[in-house]
Amino acid sequence: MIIRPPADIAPSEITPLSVHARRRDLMRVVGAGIAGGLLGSGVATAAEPAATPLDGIVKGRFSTTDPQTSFKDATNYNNFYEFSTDKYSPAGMAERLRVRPWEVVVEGEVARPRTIGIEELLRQPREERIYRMRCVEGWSMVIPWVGFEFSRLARMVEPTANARFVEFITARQDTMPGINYGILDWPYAEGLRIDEAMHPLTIMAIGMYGQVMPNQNGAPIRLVVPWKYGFKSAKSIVRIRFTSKQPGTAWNKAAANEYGFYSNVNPEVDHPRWSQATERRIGEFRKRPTLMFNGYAEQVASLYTGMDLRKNF
Ligand SMILES: Nc1nc2c(c(=O)[nH]1)N[C@H]1C(S)=C(S)[C@@H](COP(=O)(O)O)O[C@H]1N2
Ligand SMILES: [Mo]
Repeated sequence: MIIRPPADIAPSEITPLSVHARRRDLMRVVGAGIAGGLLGSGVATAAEPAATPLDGIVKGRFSTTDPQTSFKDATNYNNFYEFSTDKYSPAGMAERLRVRPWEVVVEGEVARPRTIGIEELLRQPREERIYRMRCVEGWSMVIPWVGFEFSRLARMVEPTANARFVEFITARQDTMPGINYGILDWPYAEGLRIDEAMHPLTIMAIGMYGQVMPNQNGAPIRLVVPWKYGFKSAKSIVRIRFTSKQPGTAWNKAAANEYGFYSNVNPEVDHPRWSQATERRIGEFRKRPTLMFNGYAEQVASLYTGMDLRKNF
């Protein structure tokens, strides 16, 4: 996002993924046809990533009825800078991510700090939340997440009265070539104000599309905050710290004039280098107007009463 060419593509230059995907499929079909001597009617189809279904999912609140992004697009067009700044690469590269054993350390301003094994987190009630997601770069998706409210995790450790913020720290592994580049101050870290974290829209996601979280989408557990730009939704979380002071965040440290602490989706406050008024829904061609708080104003606007959202961007 602060990288200039080739990673920094203006939103207007973004080709909808479906076009790329179809082009790739076409090439595969053509390739298979040549290799197979154009025999028979067999048409090669793109292999779906390995997928493991999750059972016991119930429908949760706040789901949008907007059409869902295809599973293929959601798992092949990703921002996961620990692997690559290219959006098509994490799908393959993140296969190397080691997702077991996995623990999440929960510490700081809490009465009962705990190290929670991923197995226990996977046993929490599983809700499907179909959320609109909006990347700061100008594209958006609609993703059926599976997870539980962050407030449930907070109750497991009992935050103290001093807990005013929550810091989310993500994995740093030798499987990640991207961390050898000084793009960000690794490990990737994000932060929320405590009332934002405790809002029922904020979830810890363990899956999507009814399946275990694909590595490239932040396995085995990630944050999802649908009214903020996508970079707030940190992937592959290993540490959660309740703090009394506002934590630093990866993108704010990298470019404070471009990425603020709040990073609420706001069509009226442009990024210094591009407009945020519209977005391209992956899979669609026409741009859509971007909605205040990504369409969740009814739920979250009251969190920001009296704040100047131009200053607190
Ligand atoms: N650890 C980590 N988390 C991350 C990122 C990242 O590079 N590393 N990218 C962010 C950005 S910019 C976006 S838009 C979303 C993308 O999530 P998705 O690939 O599941 O759509 O993840 C966010 N979380
Ligand atoms: Mo993003």
